[in-house]
Amino acid sequence: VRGEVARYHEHAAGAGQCCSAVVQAIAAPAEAVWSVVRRFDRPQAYKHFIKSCRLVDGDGGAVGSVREVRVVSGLPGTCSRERLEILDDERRVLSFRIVGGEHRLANYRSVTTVNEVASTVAESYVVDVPPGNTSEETRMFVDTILRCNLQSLARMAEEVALAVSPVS
Ligand code: A8S
Repeated sequence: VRGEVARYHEHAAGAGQCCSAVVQAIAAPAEAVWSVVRRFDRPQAYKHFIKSCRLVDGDGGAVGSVREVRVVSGLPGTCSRERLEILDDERRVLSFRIVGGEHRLANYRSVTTVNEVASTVAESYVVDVPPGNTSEETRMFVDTILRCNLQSLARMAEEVALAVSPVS
C-alpha cells in the first residue's frame, strides 16, 4: 500500500481513540475482489458475523446511503447503522462510518482499498476505546473481526477467479 492509496489509510486518532490496519493477500484479480467489496448493500456476502442487512437510506450505490446490519449472537453488539462515506470504483476505495446501533464501537470509521499491484486488500480504521477497555484490547477485537472478514473475502474472490478462468 503506497502513495495515493496509502493516504486513505492515514487516520487521525484523537484522545481516547485507537487505530490499526489489516492487510490480506488475495490470489484473484482486483476486479473480482472489488466486485464483492463494493456492494455496500450486501456485506453479509463475505462478512460472516453479519446475519442480515437492509438499507435504511439511499440505494447503496451513493455516498450517504445508510445500512442497518444485524450480527450473529455471542458478540458484544447486536446491530449497527453504517453510512457510506466513499465509494470510488476507479481507485477501488470504500469507506463507511458507524452512526448508530447497539454495540460498543463508537465513532468507528474504516477504509478498505483493493490494491491491484500487490494483489492485496487493506482495511484500516479508527474507533473510540470503549470505557473499561484498553486500546490493545480494542485493537485486538476489531483486528480479529477484520481479519476474519478479509480472509473470507479472499476465499470468495479466489473461488470466483478459478470458476471463470479458461480451461486449456
Ligand atoms: C465491519 C467491522 C466491524 C464490525 C463490528 C468492526 C460489528 O458488526 C461486530 C461486532 C460488534 O461487537 C460490533 O466491517 C459491530 O463490519 C461484528 C456490531 C459494529
